[in-house]
Amino acid sequence: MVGEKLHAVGAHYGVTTYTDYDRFLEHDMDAVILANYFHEHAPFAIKARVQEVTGHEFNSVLLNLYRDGRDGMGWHADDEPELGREPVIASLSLGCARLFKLRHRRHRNQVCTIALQHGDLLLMAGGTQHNYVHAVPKTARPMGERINLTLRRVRPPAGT
Ligand SMILES: O=C(O)CCC(=O)C(=O)O
Ligand SMILES: [Mn+2]
Repeated sequence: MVGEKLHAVGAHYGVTTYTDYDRFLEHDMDAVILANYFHEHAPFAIKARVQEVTGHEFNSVLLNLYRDGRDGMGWHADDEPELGREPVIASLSLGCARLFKLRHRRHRNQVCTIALQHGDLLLMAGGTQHNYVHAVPKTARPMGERINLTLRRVRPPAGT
């Protein structure tokens, strides 16, 4: 399934794709190597394209799989010290559309809801992590799989 989604994003972003990917996986030893090649390289191709589009450099990627509406992510901010004071985080959505919410930390009734669609790239920057928390709410509505990739820049701890 993840392979299918990476395949889909490959097509979306003009990355080289292998049309017989699934058939190869089942029947052909070479295909395993092909699949490994794809799994190893697709994230780098995505990273390169996201860097090109956003003008920001990233050195880390976090992948979340939401199997259906029962999977979600609670309110949080990506404000770990190793991300720096005003982190730039690029978030790429693949698969089923899900709601993404941003809520102001002090003005809690200030909530922004975005329906993130397949292929959407959301950029969080400036004071977003400092001032807001975000979440992907669980839902009882029938939902398919969704994969989210967040690209970040992690700084080495001081003194290393
Ligand atoms: O799935 C999403 O759109 C958000 C993921 C997220 O907030 C995270 O990985 O920190
Ligand atoms: Mn987050």
